[in-house]
Amino acid sequence: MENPTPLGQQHLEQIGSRMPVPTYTRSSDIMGIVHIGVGGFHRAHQAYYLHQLRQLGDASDWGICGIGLREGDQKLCDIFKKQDHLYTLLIKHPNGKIEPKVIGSIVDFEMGIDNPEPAIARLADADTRIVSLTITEGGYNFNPTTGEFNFDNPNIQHELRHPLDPITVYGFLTAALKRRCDAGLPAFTVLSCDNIEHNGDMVRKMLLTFAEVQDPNLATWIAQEVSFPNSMVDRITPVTTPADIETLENYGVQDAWPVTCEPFIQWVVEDKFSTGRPAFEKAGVQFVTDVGPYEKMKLRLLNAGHSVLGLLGALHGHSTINACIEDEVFSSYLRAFLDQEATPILGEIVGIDLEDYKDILLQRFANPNIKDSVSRICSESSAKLPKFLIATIQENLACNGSIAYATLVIAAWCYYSDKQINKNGQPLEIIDAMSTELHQAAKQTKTDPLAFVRQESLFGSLVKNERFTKVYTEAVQKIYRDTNIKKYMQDLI
Ligand code: CS2
Repeated sequence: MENPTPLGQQHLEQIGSRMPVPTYTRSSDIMGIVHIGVGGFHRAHQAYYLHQLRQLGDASDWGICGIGLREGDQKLCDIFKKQDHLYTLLIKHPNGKIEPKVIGSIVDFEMGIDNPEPAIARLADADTRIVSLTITEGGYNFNPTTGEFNFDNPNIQHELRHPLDPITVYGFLTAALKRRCDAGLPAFTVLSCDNIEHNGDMVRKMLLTFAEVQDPNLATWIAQEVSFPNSMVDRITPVTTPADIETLENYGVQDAWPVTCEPFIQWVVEDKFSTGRPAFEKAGVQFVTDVGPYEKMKLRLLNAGHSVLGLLGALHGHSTINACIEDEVFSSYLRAFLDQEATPILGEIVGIDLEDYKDILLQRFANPNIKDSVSRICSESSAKLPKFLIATIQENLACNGSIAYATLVIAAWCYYSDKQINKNGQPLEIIDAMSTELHQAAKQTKTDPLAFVRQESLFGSLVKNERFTKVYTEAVQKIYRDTNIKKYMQDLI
């Protein structure tokens, strides 16, 4: 295909002959939602839901303004400027079909670094009714074991001293809420869309703890006025590759940063929006009074399942999640973990057949077009595993349940963090905010087999549990003797 058409508002009609494009009016006067952390996931999930709603002719008074708080967001900001904040979503079906769509629900973007004022102003604007977040598990700034706010973070210290020069989400939210409170404006709803159990309650607790120290009167106002719905979000969204950009060019469209995802999508949200919300239910969002059981189910089955395949797969030498599922030992191991360790602690979830959920999960992981990399899954394991997997081990220890499958994964994580190679000697990179600590702890394993699990901020008091230490020591010693991880997996199934 010669000369693909650059994505932009003025080319939408032309592009519309090749793929669906927004049919609604897009304007930066129409906002309502400010979203912090516009990664691939937000663009495949919440922004997609709003787009679908607007395509139906609904939610005409809602649009999204993105905010970037990390240096890395500058790239998206620049691309968005060139493309009028439009992007393409490539929905990849298991049968090979690719469904491209141009998404138009994001209408503006502000960077919050260097000059935080435009971002604060946007958050404080009377039109902003919802501030949603995908800032990753690590962005919530809590100690994974105690669940307490981490005041040692130098960025937090900085913004406590300089409330007008915020850096983290807490500094920005309090700066904006203070302005709204002083101006007599209503507060906005803070909607967390990250993979954390009770994510709304968590961000509420963290924000109030921070505000209490910064400005106790503001903290009281926030406690009374801001609502924090919990929500469970789900859609597998791999990292965009150069091949995806090329695929799109074959459709005649040039987009510097498209997003790819699976067809499956789910969003379960508590209906607590103090200042209104789009009628998301018309686009398939489920509103419930208690999202707890759904969150737990998703984190302990899907996200934990990903980590099981990711860490064991990395050590074995698989590079994608679907390659893991194609490997009979890996898929049987995953199913055994889900059935014997994760499911028993979930109890019954009203309206959900867990057997069906797991069958569908395995099919989703098997989607050969998604090619979700194990490196994406293994990244930031220190923020993920305490919630996804370690909690399951702890709960199984408490009720005398099986821990063997999950413990082998922790042992694999230790070896990975220490040696940074797979069983074939190929390098594995640790992409993790705690990479140095993980490596330091893991490398003492030879002299102290429990060194890795002594990291209290990740494992709590697990190291004091004899049943756990016995299973873990055996597993880690085996892996250090011979990295043939598949053999040990086979022994357990
Ligand atoms: C993954 C999630 O990062 C991870 O480890 O498990 O990103 C997962 O793909 C999403 O939560 C799916 O909704």
